[in-house]
Amino acid sequence: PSATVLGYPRIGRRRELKKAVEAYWSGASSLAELEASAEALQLATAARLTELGLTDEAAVPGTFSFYDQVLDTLVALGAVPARFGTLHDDAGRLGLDAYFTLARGNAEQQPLEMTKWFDTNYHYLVPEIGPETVFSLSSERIVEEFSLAKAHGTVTRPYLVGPVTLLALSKASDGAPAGFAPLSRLEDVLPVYAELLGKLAAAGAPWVQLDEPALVADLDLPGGTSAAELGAAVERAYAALTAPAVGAGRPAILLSTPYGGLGEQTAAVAATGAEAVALDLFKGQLPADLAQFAGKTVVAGLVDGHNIWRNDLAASAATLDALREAGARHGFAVAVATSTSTFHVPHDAEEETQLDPQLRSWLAFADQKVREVVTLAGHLAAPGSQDAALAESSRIIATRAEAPGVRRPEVRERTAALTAADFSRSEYGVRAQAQEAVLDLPPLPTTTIGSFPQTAEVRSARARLNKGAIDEAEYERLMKDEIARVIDLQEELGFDVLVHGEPERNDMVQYFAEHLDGFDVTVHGWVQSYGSRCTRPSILWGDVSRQAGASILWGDATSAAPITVPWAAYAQSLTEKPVKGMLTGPVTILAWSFVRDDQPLAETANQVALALRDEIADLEDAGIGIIQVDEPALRELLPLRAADRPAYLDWSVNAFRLATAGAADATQVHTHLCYSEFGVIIDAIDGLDADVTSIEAARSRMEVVTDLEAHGFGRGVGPGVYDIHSPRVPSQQEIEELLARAVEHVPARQLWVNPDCGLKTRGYEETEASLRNLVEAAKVARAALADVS
Ligand code: THG
Ligand code: ZN
Repeated sequence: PSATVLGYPRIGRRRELKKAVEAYWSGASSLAELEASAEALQLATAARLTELGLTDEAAVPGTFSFYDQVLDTLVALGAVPARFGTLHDDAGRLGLDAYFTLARGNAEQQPLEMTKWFDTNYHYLVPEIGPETVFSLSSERIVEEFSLAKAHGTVTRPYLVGPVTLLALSKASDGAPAGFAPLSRLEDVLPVYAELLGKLAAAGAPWVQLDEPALVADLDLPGGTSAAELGAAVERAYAALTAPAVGAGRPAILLSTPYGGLGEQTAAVAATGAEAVALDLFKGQLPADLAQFAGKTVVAGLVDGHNIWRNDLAASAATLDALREAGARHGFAVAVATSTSTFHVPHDAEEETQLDPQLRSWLAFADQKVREVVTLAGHLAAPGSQDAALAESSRIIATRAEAPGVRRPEVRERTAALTAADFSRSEYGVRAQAQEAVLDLPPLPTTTIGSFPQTAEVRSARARLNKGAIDEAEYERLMKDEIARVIDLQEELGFDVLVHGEPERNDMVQYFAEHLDGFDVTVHGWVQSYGSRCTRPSILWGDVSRQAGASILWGDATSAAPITVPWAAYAQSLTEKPVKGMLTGPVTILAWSFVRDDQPLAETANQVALALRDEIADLEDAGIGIIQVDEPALRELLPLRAADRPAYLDWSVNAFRLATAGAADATQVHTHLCYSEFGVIIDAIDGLDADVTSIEAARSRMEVVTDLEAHGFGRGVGPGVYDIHSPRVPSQQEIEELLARAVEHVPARQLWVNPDCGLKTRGYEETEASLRNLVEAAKVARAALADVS
């Protein structure tokens, strides 16, 4: 195909798939109904992509998935971890129920672990591979999906995660020997891939897409696999898969390498027998030596699949001109695509009719990106034929620089005037003394991460406010009732540092986006986060500051109104115990939004940081003595290439410090980080210079405390003792054991006792029981400390 996208959103324009899948899980619909919804969605997608101009054979990607593309591939290969026992049916097939069991677990088994897909906000399921794993073709769903579309007139291009990436992203199974590398099973998966490619060819598929993003990242691979070994694996894998001839034997192979440049793996990819190679030319550079692609099609990934900004079509056309000329010289063909799948962006910007039309004109969601690719392919085929569209694109992009709100002098003057002093607080020792003098906390103080369960009443109140069924005063009253309930509960349970519970927040990023200038939010802009779960990232398009004028509530019409202060102050008025002020940090606000691409992220992060710094000053003025600034996404934005990481960690850590360094010595600054891989970024966590850091640790049995010990982490730390990702209630004894382990590695005077994460997704019953056990366990641990000293 001359124009294509590497993938397309699969959740549906109105989240049809989410609804169908959740209805099936809840028992409200049958398997046949689920299959029917899925077929309708696949056919609607194929029709839509054809209508948008992907008319060449195999231009429409076959990227439907019921849950996750890694799981799809793993199930096709039959690689069920032994711990699940037999999930195959008598005919050796894995059906949809087996598939969902791997994704969601069952009474005996935890689901497959979930982790982030490259530097995106999507999470995939992690295969567990060991010497014992049996590979056998166990699902032909992707062949059936191809045949369905074909029967309705669209010849699609089926998608599989490639063998090297699949194994590189796997973890060693429970029983595997120490140091086992899943990639050592490459030779065993290749015959199954080859068999599946054979079936696709027999069904009439001219092309298949094998996705190998592992080649663009410096991964810390199990078994210590080096980059050279990864390249050698590519060579072996594609030698085996391309051995059968195109035609009866297999479809032509499009080897896609999204999310960055191939770097030192370029030669290995170019040397494969793949008929086409898709390069990410948005994040990555055009390879210097193009002659090595002779005989192939180079698919130029020029349109960003990852962010929502309109493509600079004139610049992309110039790259295509250079590629066309090099192709003529060296003997390769050229096609156009997105840099990555477009499932990281919503379906269609034209749905967002409530947005300012000028802002909307700057956006390209998945459907707009398809059109951009088609326009560029038109230019490639007939230079000059698309000049009007290229000029229009340049004109619209130019309007961004001039539009009101994009560059505001009062915001820019503040970031330009920053000095080193704005990024630093006093010595920790000085702060710790000042805090001790005012806070009067016991050893092993107890607290929670911030959110309490979001009840149906709270959600319904917000929905009614949005529909206009209740007014703001009534909403405020309902939220205050909820805050009072949450404060009472924490008093009764015996917590030392309380929270207001965040009932007023729909999402920890969107809530701030709705209250800051420079942001807008969408109505239909859902993006799959994992399985059936979606988020609606906000759009950060302009200079950021707290909104001038009236805040939504509380009727205050002063300039730069506080966002969180009234709720925190109300909660503090109900109790003698300290209530934490709760903010989302600058890096996380950026990571979970679509962020402007017209200036360095560091500048945008500093603007957000200054808005938060203003909020912290207002919280202090309102008598709030402990302020938590969450950065769960700090690890998430870490660049894929090791060489880019120091610069990222520098600006991201600095943005946090800028947000928090205005706090008085006596104000205790907390932070919270999710996800347990701390080894890689522990220096950065230390660099945040927070007085207290809470982190996820319960599921890994406190392993993080040995990292903290090895590093000599010197400030307050709360390794989570309650795994909130599961409805299970941890016993008091179990928490006592975790605390005993923590005390062995980290000085007791530094330790805090808290859950792993916010409680928003849990129910009240299990939360209350768990928190009761947590507080009682802390009391026992405290008494044990007193006995020792
Ligand atoms: N907020 C935002 N982004 C995030 C998270 C978040 N990205 C990473 C991580 N957390 C992803 N985890 C989740 C967990 C739950 C849901 C989505 C992402 C979820 N979504 C609801 C759904 O799909 O039904 C919709 C929520 C809503 O109505 O707003 O449950 O916390 N920004
Ligand atoms: Zn968390």
